[in-house]
Amino acid sequence: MSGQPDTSTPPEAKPARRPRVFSGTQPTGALHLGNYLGALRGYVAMQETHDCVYCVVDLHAITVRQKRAELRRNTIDVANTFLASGVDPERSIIIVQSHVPQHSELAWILNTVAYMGELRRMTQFKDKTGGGEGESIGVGLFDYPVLMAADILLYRADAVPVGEDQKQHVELTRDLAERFNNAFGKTFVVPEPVIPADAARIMGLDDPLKKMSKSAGSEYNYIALMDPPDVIRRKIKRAVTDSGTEVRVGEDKPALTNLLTVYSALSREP
Ligand code: ATP
Ligand code: LTN
Repeated sequence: MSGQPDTSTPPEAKPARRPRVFSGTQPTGALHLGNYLGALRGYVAMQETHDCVYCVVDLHAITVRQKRAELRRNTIDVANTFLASGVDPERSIIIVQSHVPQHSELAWILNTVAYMGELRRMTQFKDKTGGGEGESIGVGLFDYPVLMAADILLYRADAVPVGEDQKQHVELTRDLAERFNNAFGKTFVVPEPVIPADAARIMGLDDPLKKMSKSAGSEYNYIALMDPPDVIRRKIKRAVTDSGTEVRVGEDKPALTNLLTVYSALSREP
């Protein structure tokens, strides 16, 4: 108010803010070892050095048809899995995306700076739509990366722990932030992806050429974090392997490379 002394802390006296993290996980099924090694383990580690916001991204999940009761259960399950993995609610913020309407509001504003061409080039869009050419492909699937950019930019996150498959989306987020800042003045922090060196992309146990996925057709594709030990044992024993007798990593041995990658990431042995 005019005439009142300014009692706010002068900028030089404010403590430097810790860098911020934002990441999201879709409530589309049981989380698996790929989610853990690719992302969740990073969520937990980054709490030591960053202020973290971890989000259950239910608005992303509904870009493919969901059953209401299942979506509700999966949303709670993902939040529980965050906690069980070591995300500490005393230190980090856990939110459900649809509870914070500003995610959708900022997505709309970012839509005004995003280009059709750059969205059409997203490999996840091409994978999920078989090339993205059909007349009846959902607009939500197409616009998915803009909502993801809004998630990240809303919190001015500096770092985004994700698996390799999300790198292109974080790069798009950077492009949108820079384009917006150039047009309207510095508004957004341009974030960096943080991708684990040892487990960037865990592949399916039944098909080592495709990433492990909770939406995979067979339960022998993935190890769910909630699978009991005997089920895990059975899945590992049934995992596809390569021809030959040598157990080693190599481009000609994608299945063994994947199993050794999992072993190495979990045991932390090179
Ligand atoms: P889905 O398992 O259905 O393919 P998704 O990857 O589309 O799921 P999320 O569950 O939201 O979606 O992913 C959560 C995090 O886990 C993301 O950071 C993603 O990059 C990471 N992730 C998912 N699958 C793997 C994988 N196979 N290897 C490494 N990281 C992964
Ligand atoms: N698209 C991501 C999930 C996601 C996300 C985010 C990840 C939505 N918003 C913001 C990091 C930051 C996925 O499919 N795994």
